[in-house]
Amino acid sequence: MTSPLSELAELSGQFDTEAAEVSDAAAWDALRIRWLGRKQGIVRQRLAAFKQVPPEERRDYGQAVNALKGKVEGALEEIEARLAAAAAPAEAAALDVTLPGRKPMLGSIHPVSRVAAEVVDIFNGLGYSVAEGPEIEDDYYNFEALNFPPDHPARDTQDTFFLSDGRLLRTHTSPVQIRTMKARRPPIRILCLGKTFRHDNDLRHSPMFHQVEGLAVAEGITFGHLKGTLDAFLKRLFGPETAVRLRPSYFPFTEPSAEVDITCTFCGGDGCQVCSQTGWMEILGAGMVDPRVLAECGIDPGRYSGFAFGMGLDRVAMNRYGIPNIRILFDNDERLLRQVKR
Ligand code: 2NM
Repeated sequence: MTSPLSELAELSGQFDTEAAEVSDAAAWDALRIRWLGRKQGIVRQRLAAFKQVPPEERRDYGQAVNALKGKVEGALEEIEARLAAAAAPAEAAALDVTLPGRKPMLGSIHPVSRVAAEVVDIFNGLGYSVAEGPEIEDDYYNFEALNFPPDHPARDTQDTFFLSDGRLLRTHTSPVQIRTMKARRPPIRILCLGKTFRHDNDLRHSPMFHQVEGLAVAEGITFGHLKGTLDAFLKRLFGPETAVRLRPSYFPFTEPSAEVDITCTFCGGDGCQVCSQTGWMEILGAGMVDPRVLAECGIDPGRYSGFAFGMGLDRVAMNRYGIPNIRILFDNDERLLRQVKR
């Protein structure tokens, strides 16, 4: 038989073991009730057992029970404080009102839209207004009125997106110019900008891309007006040191036609990798509106003449912001917008 006193010593050790395992508030509460509970608590039971202790041992026993009670109370207080301290930092962090707030994402203008706005601004200054038209066109406005022969490769499903009803996604913004010439009388000075679509998909081509086209029709318009206009435009867009040159070319809707180059924007004309050491970059196409196109639009080619030009906006944006792959423009990755904004 163990004596009531040695039993108390054992209980003290047992409490130490149980106390060491407490790691959360629930375990702490269970420990408190088990040892200090008012009815069944171990300390309370030991106190009640006082009467069964032989009288000569009662003094030592009473001291030992009180010591156990004091130890249990002290330890429970200590554990409670330790648990509270461990929980405090997390709560404080969650509610730290001194932390800087999260900045809302701000939008910015897409590189293509910025170039478009610049071009509009320049041509507004030259007396041009912006014309608009549908992105879904039919063969007549997209090809026939523009003097494309019936067997022209661009009319093929290889190059053009057709709808099931025979209509198509415009392959250039020229149909807007056709619609404008049919609706208005000269003098006409318009700019059309917008989405265009071709069956093409690689590093430099996207099935959807952006074009800007200009058109001037009036009495006495000459190739000199075209050259002067493009020279003024390209110097404003790329800088006053920019040189412009025209090379003969062919389009169904212009005669004569030209490819227009500017001095390379990277080397200034010295020759570099970007311009394949030529010092030049092709930037747009242009020409005098073919008399057949004017006539088709009800404009007398004997009295009026006009020039037109077309340029890809995406290429200009890629060139300006050093974007190597056209897809980056249309991925909707906001990192692009953050990088190009001033
Ligand atoms: C280009 C190049 C040359 C052009 C011609 C016309 C129209 F409708 F007046 F005939 N619109 N756009 C044109 C001329 C477009 O893009 C490279």
